[in-house]
Amino acid sequence: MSKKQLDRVLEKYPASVFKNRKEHLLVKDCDASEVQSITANTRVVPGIMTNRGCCYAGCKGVVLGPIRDAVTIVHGPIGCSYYAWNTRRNKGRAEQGEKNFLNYCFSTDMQEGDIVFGGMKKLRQAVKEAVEIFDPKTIMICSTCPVGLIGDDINAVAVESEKLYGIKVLSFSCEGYKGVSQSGGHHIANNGLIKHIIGIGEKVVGKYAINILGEYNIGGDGFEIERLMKKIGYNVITVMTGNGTIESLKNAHKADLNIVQCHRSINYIAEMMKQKYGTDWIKVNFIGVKTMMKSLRDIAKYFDDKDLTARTEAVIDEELADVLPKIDEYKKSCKGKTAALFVGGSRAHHYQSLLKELGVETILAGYEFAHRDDYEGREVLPTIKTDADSKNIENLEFEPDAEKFRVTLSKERFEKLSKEIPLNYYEGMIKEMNNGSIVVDDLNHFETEEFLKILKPDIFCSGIKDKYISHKSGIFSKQVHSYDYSGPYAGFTGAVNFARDIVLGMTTPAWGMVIPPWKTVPTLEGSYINK
Ligand code: CFM
Repeated sequence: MSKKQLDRVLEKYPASVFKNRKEHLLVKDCDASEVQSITANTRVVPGIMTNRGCCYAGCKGVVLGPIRDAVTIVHGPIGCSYYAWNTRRNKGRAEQGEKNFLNYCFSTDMQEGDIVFGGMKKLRQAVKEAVEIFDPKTIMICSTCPVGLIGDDINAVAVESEKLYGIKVLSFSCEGYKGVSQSGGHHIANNGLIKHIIGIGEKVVGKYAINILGEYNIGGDGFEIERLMKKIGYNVITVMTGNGTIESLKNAHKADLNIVQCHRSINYIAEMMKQKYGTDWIKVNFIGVKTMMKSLRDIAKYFDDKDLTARTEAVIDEELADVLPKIDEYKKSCKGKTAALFVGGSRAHHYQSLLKELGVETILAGYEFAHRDDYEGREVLPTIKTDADSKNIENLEFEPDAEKFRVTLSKERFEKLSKEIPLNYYEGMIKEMNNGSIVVDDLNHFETEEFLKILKPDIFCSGIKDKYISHKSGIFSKQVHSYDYSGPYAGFTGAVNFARDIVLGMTTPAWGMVIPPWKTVPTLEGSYINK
């Protein structure tokens, strides 16, 4: 797409909105003398229909929600609870003797009277009931918007409940309006886990100990990743937080290395663990066959162990033998197709490699709530002047822990390795994209329709909120948040599942039978005729 075409979309906005949105959109131009930066993580212009979620969604729904052995009580009206109750398809499987609370929805169900007279009494009652009925070792309390507005002190309830019941009770003030979107909630959840959980475990861990960060087991992705890591011989201490447990999180500081899949939601813990415990982190991408291979090899390089490297190669060979013939078959139907991607804060990048392997070119990619480093790489961090989240969300800094801090790599080895693998670094999405492709932050309903009309991609990878705009336009949409009841899509076998699903979706004749809105005009009676 040319800059001119992009301007034609923007020119439809009133002047004030044009100025704002212009900073959130760019056409990648490798020949330009200056690289255009993108504005991200800022509040939405009022009146624009955004796809973003809220702070509570990021804290309870995303980071804390998948933890299966804790009861998470939502203090707020029932609607907030319903929409954070497993609708994200984060799966959990308890081991023998463990408890799994994922299928339950715990809420204080605040009513008008609680808003007027205060809801702490109800919250105390909810904690009491949860303890009596479910006997959990940990309770987490998450607040939604009205709690912050009326000033209920969830922290005080947590402190007194800990004493009263002798269990761990954590509180997260993640009211929906805090920060600009989900990403503020990620930060709040990260802060709570590092302050109260990580580092208190005493388990003895074996060789090749790792944590998997930013993997939420959507549609079973985490099961597939863990299967591969264990097959190679890694000792997975904890996953943050897909199919995760508080009990395993306590020992996270014992890991030799943190593996980071979703940078946006968990980079805070990765960085804080580096400061406090000296744990290095490495950015990986488990989506796609080639990227999966590269990620496994990069992790093996960190450990630099002959046996582990050999085992990594053996597992890769074994898995490839099974998946490559299937992928080759699906490639035939994907060749020459184009895709537009609009997802959260990391998948718009991660899925590009898999699509490319299949022969699908990404012509537009956008995030809902990512920060500039997710677009442009961590090197831009020092240049970000204002972080809209930092107004009301704490930014924690840690000193090295006197007993638990350790250095895994010598300075020389670290420097050498940093040149080969993404150690404590993420390059962001834009570098990997083709010249001329569009990058957009916080895409809205109007822009979605305009871009679909101009670009006519064969597939629009997005979520439930915009799926039907795309379908009404005759363009196949694949949800890459929830996978439309399918999955897993991660790892080698996941790549085959994804290829199968998009081939089935793109090749259905239904799309040719839909008349897109831009081909129709309204009649006086309110119905539409073909233009
Ligand atoms: Fe990370 Fe996620 Fe994502 Fe995210 Fe999300 Fe999600 Fe997402 Mo939906 S943690 S940023 S807040 S990869 S729920 S599992 S799919 S928007 S791109």
